[in-house]
Amino acid sequence: MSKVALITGITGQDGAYLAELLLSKGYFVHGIKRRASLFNTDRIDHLYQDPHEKNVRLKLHYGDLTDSTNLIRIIQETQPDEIYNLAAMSHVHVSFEEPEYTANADGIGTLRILEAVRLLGLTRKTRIYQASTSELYGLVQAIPQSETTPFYPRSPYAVAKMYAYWITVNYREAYNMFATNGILFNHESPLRGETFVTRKITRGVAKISLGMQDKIFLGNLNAQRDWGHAKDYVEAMWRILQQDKPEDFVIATGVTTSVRDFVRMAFSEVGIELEFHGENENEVGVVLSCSNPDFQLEKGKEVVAVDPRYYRPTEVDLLVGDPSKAMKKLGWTPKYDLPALVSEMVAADVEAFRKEKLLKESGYYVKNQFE
Ligand code: NDP
Ligand code: GDR
Repeated sequence: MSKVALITGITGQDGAYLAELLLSKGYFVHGIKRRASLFNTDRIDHLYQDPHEKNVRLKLHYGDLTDSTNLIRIIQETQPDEIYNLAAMSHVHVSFEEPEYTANADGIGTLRILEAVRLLGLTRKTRIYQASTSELYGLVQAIPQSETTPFYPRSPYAVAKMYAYWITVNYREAYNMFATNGILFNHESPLRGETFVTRKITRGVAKISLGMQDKIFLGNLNAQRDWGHAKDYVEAMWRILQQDKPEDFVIATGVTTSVRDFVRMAFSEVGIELEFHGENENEVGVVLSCSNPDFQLEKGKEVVAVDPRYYRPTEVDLLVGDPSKAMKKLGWTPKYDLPALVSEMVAADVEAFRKEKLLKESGYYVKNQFE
């Protein structure tokens, strides 16, 4: 009998990679997707299986983390061996605009899952993975950050995730459930949401390199993050649920890089070397040299500028994780380093915008004004 997994947030970056991984391991995968007025399954369309066929192993259910009865029904119907709770309003900056919704979906949503499993009498059967985050560390208390570093959340998102973290620990201790937290540091990929900083940069670099955009406007260039590849991180999620005992794990690379250096690396992928001048909101990134044979940018051209609109009311300055527990107990090591990640992301965006440009030039494409 194949194992049954239920993934909330299957339409997101991690959900897509995790679904692919679990299907490759022979799982039957159920996913929860939200009803939207447009199709929102782009990231998993390549995994689609026609429900009329035999031996279908991927099934999507409409649902929402703010709807308890819906979650109870789906968990009752699917009787999962493993639940991966990845659904969340996951954008830190947006959480300052939507704090109550974020608390409801990211905080109480986790409680709804745990409580559904308990109410349905599945505490012995169903293992639960909670998508916890390095944002819990917030204001720097110590580096590198490990499973024992104290939390100091700095956004409505992080505070909601802190509730989710502790309610997961509490249900594990109170009801002896296999409920675990993966404290994952930032992880990216070509599937990363377009408004997170890495993807915003790689998309901007691709468009500038194709003559489709002049400049990228960013917020705090000094922030430092421990960036890994989502593909490596979903492997860790799975390993966390295969342990004999439920425990919490930090998943990170142990290397930290500033947003400014990420920008430099991404431009370098398309043959543009940058230098930065000025400070804070007056800082700019200008072309030092351009060696791409397909296009020319003159030395001194400004391609990066700071827009304080992207500053956060409270910032997380420095994240760098200590993954030694995961390496030792899970036998997990990341396969990608940052240069390989940046290279893959830039190449994917260049390819996508090259196609878009061709379509536009042939009169087929209407620009999305709100991107
Ligand atoms: P994404 O933003 O790409 O995906 C989030 C998913 O959650 C989407 O499928 C989204 O649906 C769904 N979702 C949002 N709100 C609800 C809701 N109310 N009910 C049901 N589904 C909902 O995030 P990632 O894949 O990057 O991250 C996965 C999880 O891991 C998140 O919980 C995130 O907070 C956490 N995390 C992420 C890290 C990272 O660096 N990526 C690091 C640490 C933790 P839709 O497609 O319809 O919007
Ligand atoms: P983060 O990711 O907040 O770490 O949360 P994000 O990519 O949004 O920001 C990283 C850092 O870059 C700075 N920054 C900008 N950020 C955005 N989005 N846009 C900009 O223009 C910009 N300029 C500078 C930010 O201030 C920040 O310091 C991500 C999410 O995936 C969370 O769900 C997850 O929990 C954490 O990673 C770990």
